Amino acid sequence: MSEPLSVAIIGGGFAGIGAAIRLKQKRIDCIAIFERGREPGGTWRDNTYPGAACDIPSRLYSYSFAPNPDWSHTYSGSAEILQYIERMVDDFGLRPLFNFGHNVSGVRWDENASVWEISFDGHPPVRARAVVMASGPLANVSFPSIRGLDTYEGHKIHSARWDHDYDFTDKKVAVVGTGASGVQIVPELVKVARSVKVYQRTPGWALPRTNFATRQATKDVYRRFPATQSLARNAWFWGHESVALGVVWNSPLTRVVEAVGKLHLRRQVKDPWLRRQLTPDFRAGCKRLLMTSDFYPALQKDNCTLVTWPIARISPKGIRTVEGIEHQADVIVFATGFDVSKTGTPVPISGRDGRILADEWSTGARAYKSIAVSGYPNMYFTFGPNSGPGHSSALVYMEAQIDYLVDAISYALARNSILDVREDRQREYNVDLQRRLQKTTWNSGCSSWYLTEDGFNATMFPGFASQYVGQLKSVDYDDYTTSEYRPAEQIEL
Ligand code: N01
Repeated sequence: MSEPLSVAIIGGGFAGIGAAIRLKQKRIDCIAIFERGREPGGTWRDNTYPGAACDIPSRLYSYSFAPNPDWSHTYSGSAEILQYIERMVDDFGLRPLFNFGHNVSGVRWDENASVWEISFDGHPPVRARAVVMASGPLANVSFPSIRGLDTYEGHKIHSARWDHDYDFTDKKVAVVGTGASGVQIVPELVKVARSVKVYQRTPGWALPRTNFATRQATKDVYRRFPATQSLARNAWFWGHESVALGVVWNSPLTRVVEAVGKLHLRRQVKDPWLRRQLTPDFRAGCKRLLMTSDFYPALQKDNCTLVTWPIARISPKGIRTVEGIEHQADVIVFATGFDVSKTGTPVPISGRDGRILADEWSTGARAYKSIAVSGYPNMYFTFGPNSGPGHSSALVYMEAQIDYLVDAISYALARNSILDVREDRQREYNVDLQRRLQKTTWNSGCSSWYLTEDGFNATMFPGFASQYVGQLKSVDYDDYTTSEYRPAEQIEL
């Protein structure tokens, strides 16, 4: 049997690419990235809807080990972010590591051989001494379970699987959902469609998003003096840390965030009725803040209507709301988010002693520091349980995870050992985490994708980004049990 891979990375988006770069920089050979798509890029390859952009400043929404002096704006659009990702793949020589079209069907720990066995649809299995699960929390789209959805005779499009062949010109469009994706799509659709009806179930808190073009002189400074890029990144980092005080916990500063949101609404919407429809009834931060300066103006265009009556059903010709009106639509855009129920376990993962991760996580996902799970040795998660930032860049959290897992993997490979996080440490960590989560805004009563139907929060980290990064600064090997790596052929039967 051929030698196992040193590391198998599952997922070729931001996290998988970052992990591969750092592993290569540690001179770890024999790495492979398994990607179900045909291109790298993950969420930024998939989310190409009109208006798709990042609402975190690009300097913070990028890796510190791959700075980009050329960001065109404060906030980048999805095409520019995808270019950045593709450039990393080429600059760091990652193309040969990619195995595209590899949809993982299962990951199983083989105790006898001390390796993970990874199976695929339509490809032979591979073995690896360590696995990085980098499949992303927002990889699987969610269509709402609205009655009659299958009976609709028009065109259906999900925001994260945009149909670029569909021509919206002069069409009657319905948009369901007004979360981060919906508020970016609507301003673009009103420019081309005959009419746009926006179906809002819950109005969200929106803050202004002012996007400046980066001047060439600034780019030149960044290029000539790379330290200035770190300074700019740090400035954004600490700026966002201060925002945490207003949105992670219910505090007097939450009122300040809400006052900014109300002022933004008052400035942009003059009609009192419309303003009332758009005023949230939950604490700012409980759902993700919306960063937009063009959603409210788009709603007030002559060809746009906000529909706040709940949807009763979808009919063959459009959408019927509860007061009995049937709104005809040529196309329905579902900006209804993602199925996060399988986050971390998009495929069956079985660990030591026949443990099945999906079963263990059926009452809520739990991991040690979001990254390792007891009974699943030499396996690390990016964007695992409770690693979501409510106020900062996902990339900051991802970079901390990557540096931690790369250290742990290189330690294990160099010593021929298997690291398995201790169950007691994992339990203590999660008891403390859930206690802290009770005091956060996310648990203050609204419903969001951050919480399970039972109200369990397996998504967010209850603290500052600096605390999250700090807890992953170095690996404490006392947190792990260590056993010897014994390839099958060395074991005497
Ligand atoms: O999805 P969402 P999203 N009937 O789940 C509504 C990231 N992101 O794709 O609030 C009617 O937030 C639902 O209503 P309600 C970011 O992490 C980042 O917009 O549940 N409506 C809501 O309005 C974000 O958090 C960027 O009452 C229904 C919407 O659909 C995550 O992606 C940009 C419904 C879903 O909102 C998800 O955002 C875009 C129903 N049956 C996205 N079911 C950046 O800029 C659902 N809805 C980085």
